[in-house]
Amino acid sequence: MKGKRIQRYFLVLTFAFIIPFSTASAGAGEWDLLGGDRFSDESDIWLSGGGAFKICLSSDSQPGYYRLYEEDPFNRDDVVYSNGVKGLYFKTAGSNDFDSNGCHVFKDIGKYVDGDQAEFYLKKYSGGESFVWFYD
Ligand SMILES: [Ca+2]
Ligand SMILES: [Ca+2]
Repeated sequence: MKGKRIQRYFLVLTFAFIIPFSTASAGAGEWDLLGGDRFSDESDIWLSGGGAFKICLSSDSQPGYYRLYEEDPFNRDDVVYSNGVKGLYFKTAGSNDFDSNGCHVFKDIGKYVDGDQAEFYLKKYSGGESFVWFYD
């Protein structure tokens, strides 16, 4: 009898902690990791419904020029501009395109949403392989 009551107490405690965390992760202002991809030319496509979109390159990713594109099946893919600039330089002298964690945030990507969602992929213009994480 006593053991059961304690078990129930812990169950209530567990739910009290789990529920706020799970709802918070879907809230505005939080980054949700969509996934990651190792790629040599173009990454996999990840979806976004608008707002801001973040990419992070692993530290062993290739230095050089990158562009985020929005995939369209029936016309040319759109280059995604960030602060009026198309393209980002990673680990390149004089460039602050990526923060110290290798991340770059694209703000107000709503104009790239066609249909319900935008289909983003990262393109790399240097040799070798890179690893990118996508956050929505
Ligand atoms: Ca488009
Ligand atoms: Ca599209």
